[in-house]
Amino acid sequence: MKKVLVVMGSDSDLKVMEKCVDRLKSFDIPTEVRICSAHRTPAAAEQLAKNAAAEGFGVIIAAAGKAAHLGGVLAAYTTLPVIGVPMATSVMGGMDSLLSIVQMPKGIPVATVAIDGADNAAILAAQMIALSDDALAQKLAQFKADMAAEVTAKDEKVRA
Ligand code: RP5
Repeated sequence: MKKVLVVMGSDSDLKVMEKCVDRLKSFDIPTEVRICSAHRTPAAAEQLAKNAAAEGFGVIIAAAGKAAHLGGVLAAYTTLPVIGVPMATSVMGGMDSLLSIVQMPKGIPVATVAIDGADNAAILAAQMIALSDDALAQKLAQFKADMAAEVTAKDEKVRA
């Protein structure tokens, strides 16, 4: 199975991104977590992205805040799909991160989830890996069925 590379710009992003790592692990997807900054360690970011496909990764998840260019920089150096997770920030609440990630100029897309959308990033990455993994696709189908059952159970409870 292809692996998922989870990169974050700072260890201050770890608390939010733990949800992403936990979700990937719940699907038994091999995951590697790295801290790498597009502006503080740009050479390392370049190497990480350039080597990712050869190292067996199928998707990169990039979490960053403020002028959040990590996902865009990684995407510049690979043809792997990159999912950006905008981190909430103290000054603009994460709108700065969101717009920095989602407004990529044409040619270098970064698939963007919600502010602090760590869980959805993991699910989206799992869906991408599942394109070539039937067992994982089955796990995702079960995950959706379980979610639906939970909502139905709550509906039945309020109607009772
Ligand atoms: C970004 O700046 C990081 O991704 C983080 O979200 C934000 C703040 O980083 P620290 O100053 O806490 O290291 O690069």
